[in-house]
Amino acid sequence: MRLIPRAVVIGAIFACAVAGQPAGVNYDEAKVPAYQLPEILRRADGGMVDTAAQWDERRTEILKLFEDQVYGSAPDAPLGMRFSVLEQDAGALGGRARRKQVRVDFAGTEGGPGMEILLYTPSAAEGPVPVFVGLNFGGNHTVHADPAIRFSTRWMRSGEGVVENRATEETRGRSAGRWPVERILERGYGLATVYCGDLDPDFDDGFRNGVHQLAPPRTPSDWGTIAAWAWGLSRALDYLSTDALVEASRIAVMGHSRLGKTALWAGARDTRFAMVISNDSGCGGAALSRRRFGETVERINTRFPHWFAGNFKAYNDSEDKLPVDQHMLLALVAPRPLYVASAEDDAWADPKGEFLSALHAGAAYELLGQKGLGVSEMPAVNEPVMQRVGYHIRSGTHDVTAYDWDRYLDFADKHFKRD
Ligand code: GTR
Repeated sequence: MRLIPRAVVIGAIFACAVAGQPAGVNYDEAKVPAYQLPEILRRADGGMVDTAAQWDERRTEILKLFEDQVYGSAPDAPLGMRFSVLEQDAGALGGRARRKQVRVDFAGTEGGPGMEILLYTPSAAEGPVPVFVGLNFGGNHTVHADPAIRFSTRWMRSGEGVVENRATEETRGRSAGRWPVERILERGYGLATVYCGDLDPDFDDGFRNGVHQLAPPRTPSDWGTIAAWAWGLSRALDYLSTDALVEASRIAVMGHSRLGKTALWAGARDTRFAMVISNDSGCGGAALSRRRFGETVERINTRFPHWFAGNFKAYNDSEDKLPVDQHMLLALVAPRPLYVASAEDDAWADPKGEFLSALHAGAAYELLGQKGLGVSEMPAVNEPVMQRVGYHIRSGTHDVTAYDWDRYLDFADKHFKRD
C-alpha cells in the first residue's frame, strides 16, 4: 500500500475546505502569473488617446471588443414595448413607501416575453427621487416580506423553498437582508428590482427561452445570458425614465455576483445609468482575468456555458490573448461614478483583482478630468475610499450586507446631491 504523507492529505483537505470550490484553484498571490494589461488609452491602431475628445472613439472600440469577445451583442430596444401598472399603493410598508408593480411586455403583447418591475419610493418625497435598480436572484417577492409583492411563478434555480424549480411562499422575504428597503427609503432614495429569470432563466438551454426569443443567438458574438440580463436592466430604465416618481437622470444600477457582472455590463453599454455599482462581481465582472486568481475564464465558461458569448470560450486558459481585461470594462463607465466592492472572505471573486481593475480604470477618469480612486494601494478592510471611483473590501463573505448598502448610499449622497 502506498502511503500518502499526512501533511499532503491535510493540505489537500484544507485547500478544498477553505475555498469550498474545486481543487487546483489558485489562491496564492505568489502564483499569479506575470501579465501585461492592454492599455485603456491605446487604440487598436497603436496610437494613444490623449484628449477627452478622442475618448468617445476609443470607448466605442472597447465596447465593441467586449460585445464581440466577452458578453455578446444584444438587440436594440424592441419597438412597441408596453408598460402596464399592475398594482400601486401610496401607503405601503406602514405608510413609508409608495409601491408600484409594473409589467413590461417587450413585444407589446401580454403573454410574450416580459418582466415585472417592483418599485418602492419614499412616500415622504415631494418630487422625483434618485433610484437604485438591480436584478434579484429569486423573484421580486424575495426582496421584502411585504405580502403585496406579486409572487413569481417563473422557473427558479433549486434551493431552499423551491420545489421543482418553482418558488413556494416560504421564499417570501428570503433575500430581505440583501435589500434594506426601509434604509434606502429613509435616505431619500427609491429601489427598483426585477427577477433575472423574467429575462433569462439561469440555465443552459441553447438560448430558446427568455428574451433570447426576441433575437435568437446565431453567431458566437451574439448575446449570452449576462447580456440578456443587462438588456433587461436597460428596459427597466426605459420604464423608470417615464415614471414621474423617479428622477431619470439619477438612476444607479447595482448588482451582486453574477448580477454584479450584469450591472457592470449594463452600465458600460448604457450611459443613461448615472452610477454603476458592482458588489462582489468577480470573474467576468470587476476582477482582472489575467490574474487567474480564484475563478478563471475556463472555470466560469465550463460551469456556466450560457453566461457569455461563444467567443469568450476561446480564452479558456488563454487569458493573455484577450484583447481586453476587466479594467477596460470599468473604464467604459467613466466619467460616471463607479463603485466596486469586495469581501475579505471571497477569494473566489479575487478582491485584489477587483481593486486593481478599479485602480487601472482611473486612466479613463483622469483623461476626462476626474479623480479615479484617489489611492494607489488597496485600502484596509472596512476602510472605504470614495472619489469618482469608490472601493471597499468589507469583512465577511460573498454577500450583500447593510455595510455594503450604507456605503452605496454614502456614495450616492456624494454624487447625486442636489445643487
Ligand atoms: C458562482 C460563480 C461566480 C458568481 C457566483 C454568484 O458560482 O462562480 O462567478 O457569479 O456564483 O453569482 O453567486
